[in-house]
Amino acid sequence: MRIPIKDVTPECERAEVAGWVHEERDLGGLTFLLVRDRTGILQVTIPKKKVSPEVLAAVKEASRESVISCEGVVKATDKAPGGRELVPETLKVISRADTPLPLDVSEKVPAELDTRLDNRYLDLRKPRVNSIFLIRNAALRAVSEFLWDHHFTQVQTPKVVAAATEGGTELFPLAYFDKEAFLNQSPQLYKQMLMSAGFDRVYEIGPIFRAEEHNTVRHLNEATSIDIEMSFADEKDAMKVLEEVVSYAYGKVADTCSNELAVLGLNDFEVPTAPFPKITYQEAIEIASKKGEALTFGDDLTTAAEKIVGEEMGTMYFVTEWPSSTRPFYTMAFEDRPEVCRAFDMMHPRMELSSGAQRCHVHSKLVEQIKGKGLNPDAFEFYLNPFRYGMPPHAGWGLGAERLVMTMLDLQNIREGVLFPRDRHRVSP
Ligand code: ATP
Ligand code: AMO
Repeated sequence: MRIPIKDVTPECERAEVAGWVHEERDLGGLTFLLVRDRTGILQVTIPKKKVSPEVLAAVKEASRESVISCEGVVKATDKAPGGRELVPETLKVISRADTPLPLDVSEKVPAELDTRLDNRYLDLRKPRVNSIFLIRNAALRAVSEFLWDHHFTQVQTPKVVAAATEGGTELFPLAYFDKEAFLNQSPQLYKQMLMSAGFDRVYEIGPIFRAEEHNTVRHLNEATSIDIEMSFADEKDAMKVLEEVVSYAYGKVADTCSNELAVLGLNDFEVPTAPFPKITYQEAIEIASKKGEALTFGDDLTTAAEKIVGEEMGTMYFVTEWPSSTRPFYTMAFEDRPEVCRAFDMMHPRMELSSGAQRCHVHSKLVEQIKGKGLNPDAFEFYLNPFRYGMPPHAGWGLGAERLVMTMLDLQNIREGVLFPRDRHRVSP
């Protein structure tokens, strides 16, 4: 019976494994095949004089990255990875790989990111690349686990929608029969409507689509957003859930992904502890202005400002109390100073990870705010009606899953944390 490669130990007398030919070395009388599966790498040692002609013929056919299976005797040796090797009695080529390969999976020949993404199925076979997605899996599972434990209900909201939510980024229009429709930028309006529907606490991990014009290392056109919304809550409650869920996800990755972290060379992986420090927007622009990035009240934090403040903070932190003019129409302004609102961003020293706020839950004020942003309230009727028939105060946030993974693993480009990224120039594979 086939066993995972990680379970092949010197104590196994015999083993059967299957996987891809990672490397091949021919030393005359001896051939070594390194066989890789999702759990590790095993050296298969073939003493040419001692194995059957069938095994020899199969070894000859087994080009790099072919899928093979083999069965034989396991021996302890300190010359092979993992301190063991397998000497095959049978060896079969299940699916031969053509040569030359479009990409070197053993990473001896480096490749540009574009070449890697063009041949992503091969790129993902690299233990280093694969590890990113195992960690992403652990982190997102931890997020779900935490939110589940805190009584959030998982929901799925529509991705084909009729209205924009996030001013600033563009929409992708859609051919939808005879109606005007778009790909959703954020579950924002739907998660808020569910507060009126009495769900109390919801979360969604799903795709968001943004027609960002520029190619940057931290923007995608299709990203994954972790969204929450909670009733009878203010922005401080929402921030508490956010810092705790992020810290929990880091903790789970540290506990359960030590092998993957080691493959990525992240041996000093640090778990941020909640609560995270909080500074106001006003404090943030003062820090930035002192260090040469002059900003005045009402400016968005520029990339340069984010960098300066990030260096000063040196850890995850929140920026609170934003100018109302910089935030979307659904944000609640402070009663006594309406030019400032109950919004926050959660920042990693490298970039913004999340935005959130307490929302305006008063119908008449919300209508005014929509108008104030130059939008037509009629276009938001489906969203506004729930505010007329019993809407609790509520707050929430959206956290970019790829930015979480990118900053957690110190990836240089956000595309490295997406299986098949979508950007300005890439809709395939
Ligand atoms: P959000 O979705 O909240 O807008 P973000 O991280 O993209 O998240 P922004 O507030 O859009 O944050 O941008 C912060 C800064 O990043 C901007 O002031 C701008 O300098 C830069 N920036 C944002 N989007 C782009 C882009 N598409 N191309 C180049 N620079 C950008
Ligand atoms: P915002 O527009 O700030 O807020 O988005 C929330 C988070 O989603 C991630 N993100 C992206 N990641 C990669 N590529 C993109 N193009 C991209 N756009 C956004 C970022 C960002 O911080 N409705 C609000 C959230 C809320 O208030 O609940 C919203 O969408 O990590």
